[in-house]
Amino acid sequence: MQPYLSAAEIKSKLFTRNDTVTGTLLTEASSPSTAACAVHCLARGSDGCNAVRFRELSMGCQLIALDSSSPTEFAASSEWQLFVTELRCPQDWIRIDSSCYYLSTGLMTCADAELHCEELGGPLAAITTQEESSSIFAWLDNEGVVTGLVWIGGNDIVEEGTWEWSTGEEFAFEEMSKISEPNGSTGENCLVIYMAGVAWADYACSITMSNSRGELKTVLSVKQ
Ligand SMILES: [Ca+2]
Ligand SMILES: [Ca+2]
Repeated sequence: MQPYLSAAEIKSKLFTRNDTVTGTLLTEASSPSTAACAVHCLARGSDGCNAVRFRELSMGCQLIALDSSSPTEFAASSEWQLFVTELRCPQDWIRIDSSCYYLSTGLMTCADAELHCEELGGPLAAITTQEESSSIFAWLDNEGVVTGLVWIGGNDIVEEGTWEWSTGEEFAFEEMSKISEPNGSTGENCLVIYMAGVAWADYACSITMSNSRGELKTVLSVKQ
């Protein structure tokens, strides 16, 4: 995971008022305003802050991780204001469940695609469930990427055959075996979505990817 929070991520999140939530108190800090308190929450990045409670009188800012199984309840009151973050994707991005995705154009190697994504504010997509994968296939198909190859953020560079996501997320799910992939051994260490096979495939990382329209399509995701 990137340690910083990109401008795209900040812009993509919106805090909305709420009455009561259950969750865990991550930390309590001092903030001059609700906005500053919200930025504190966003700056925590991947540790799960998705709600804040702010008390103007004492400039108290509580950062909260929502958790429906937690016994701790946080409520709004005459003194405390409670806000919950809601993911709002930037223009030209698509929201699927709790993530934003962007389909990039241009000719790039896998490493260039990863850099390009970081510049736009997120990693190459890590796809971790069947539902997410199916949604992405449907979306790409809808975008007209019918026979193309699309870089995603997986590789087996460190150890042949051991696939990892560049985000550090667990490689819990794969879409390769149904088309006899991966088949490239040490010559193919990066992952693509192979639209014609509705599957993933290993591919040479240094290839400059192009799809049927002569453009690279890079799936970029930012997860909440
Ligand atoms: Ca390989
Ligand atoms: Ca292959």
